[in-house]
Amino acid sequence: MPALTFDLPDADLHYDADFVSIAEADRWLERLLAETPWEQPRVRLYGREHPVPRLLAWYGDVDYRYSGVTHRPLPWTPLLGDIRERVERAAGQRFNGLLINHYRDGQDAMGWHSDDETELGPEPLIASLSLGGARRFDLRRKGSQRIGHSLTLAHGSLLVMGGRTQHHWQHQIARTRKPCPPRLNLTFRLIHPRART
Ligand SMILES: O=C(O)CCC(=O)C(=O)O
Ligand SMILES: [Mn+2]
Repeated sequence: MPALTFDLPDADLHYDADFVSIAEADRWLERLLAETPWEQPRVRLYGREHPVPRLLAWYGDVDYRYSGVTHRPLPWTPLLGDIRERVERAAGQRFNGLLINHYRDGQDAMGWHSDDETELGPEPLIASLSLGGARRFDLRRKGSQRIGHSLTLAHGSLLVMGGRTQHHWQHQIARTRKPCPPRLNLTFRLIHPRART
């Protein structure tokens, strides 16, 4: 299937369902599940501490504040270095940070948010590689409660979000009661260290 773009106002999204072959996606999934030192940080929400409802790992060249938590980066592994190169070629941009989210089952999720931290710059380009169980990715305009668009992120797919998308839109991975095999999502980001405080 050729890459898709979506006709959403003030959003710039490209989705390639077949970014890598199923065989390669299977290999990456198996190795990353086994090799990654997963963490489940606790975040403060409305004055109470909760574990985030998924596991994660932060790789890269600089610290990154995300969901109110500063993540010390792990060093790039040879496998993640190779994957980064492939993603950089497709996205046409270099990346110096990678957040891997591990959704163990349908109860693991990520709430509504935009990737709009200052250190990502005004028009961040974010490349998101999905491996494992397909999950629904919802988008809504900031200020709206209504889902404006949903797409299913398939095993081996790449979603690239750019332009003013993070400025105008939020996204989420909602919990689901449907049985759902483990899923990894790798979001590659370019952190501008000079913009950091
Ligand atoms: O799991 C996904 O597809 C989305 C992850 C995400 O939005 C993020 O890491 O900021
Ligand atoms: Mn995000």
